[in-house]
Amino acid sequence: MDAQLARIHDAAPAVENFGQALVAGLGKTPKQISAKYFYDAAGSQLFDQICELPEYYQTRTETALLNRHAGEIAALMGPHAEIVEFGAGSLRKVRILLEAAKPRTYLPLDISGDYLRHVVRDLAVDYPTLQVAPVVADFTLPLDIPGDARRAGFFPGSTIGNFRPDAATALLRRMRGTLNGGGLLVGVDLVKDPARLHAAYNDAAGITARFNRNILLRANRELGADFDADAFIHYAPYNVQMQRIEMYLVSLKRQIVTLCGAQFEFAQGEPLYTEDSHKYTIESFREMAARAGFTPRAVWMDEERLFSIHWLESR
Ligand code: AVI
Repeated sequence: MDAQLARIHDAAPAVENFGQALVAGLGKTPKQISAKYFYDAAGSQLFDQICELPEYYQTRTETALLNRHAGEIAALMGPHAEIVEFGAGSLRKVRILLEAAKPRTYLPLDISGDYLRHVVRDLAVDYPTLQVAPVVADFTLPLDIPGDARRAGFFPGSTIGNFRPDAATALLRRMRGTLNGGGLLVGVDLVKDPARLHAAYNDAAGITARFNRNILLRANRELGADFDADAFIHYAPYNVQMQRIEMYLVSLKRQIVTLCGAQFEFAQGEPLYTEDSHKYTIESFREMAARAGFTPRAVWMDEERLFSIHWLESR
């Protein structure tokens, strides 16, 4: 292993348990489960496929913006930065920043230790002088990352949209606390033609439907649940009033599901609410960031105004 690759800091005890969360969520009305449980190994692979879909403009638009503005972003982060990425995933986008900003240290945070170990090893080979200090953590919960260096945060992909505005504000505030006075670079999907949004979450190849349904298969695999996953359909409308995509799995038949020793009845047509994906205007996002204690500075967008990247400074 590379000498620069620090030992993984395991904050895993703070990671919430899928079984407990699902049992609690199936007891609510409507039945619900947090979207963070999509990302087991199969779900992460399906999400990578979503990012390549023609309808899913978000990933390629954000990547193009990062490439186009890498120099300006690097200048804002400053020399020898310590970059912390919230929900690091495949580490593809951060490579653009690593090339441009040449940080001293990179702290990728991810909920999946196995995945993190795997991707971080490749990174250490490609950037031999970079200190990589991976942290296994659920960044939606309070974090305690050792060290008091000023940090540049990186939160791409519009993952902020998967939180309700109040929770998103609280999350941004907590992130600000881990930056020790540094700034945050955050990717935000924009309000646009509902048809365009609808297509992005209802792709012709049916990958998003598989991604959604995988949460049931994960429950069957990991928790010994007995969801009849084929009897659930993917339903993802855009709620224009709330400015968000809402994702559901709708049971086409009455079924009783057993998991963790408990039974839950789905009526015919009953939904399991699996995800919100909020969209913002430039102004509405900047207002939210200000409520979280940041001063919004630079913002970059593509010509079609599909996607935005914001640089927020800690006040
Ligand atoms: C990770 N997150 C920002 C994606 C989104 O667009 O809300 C997850 C996703 N769900 C369906 N497609 C993609």
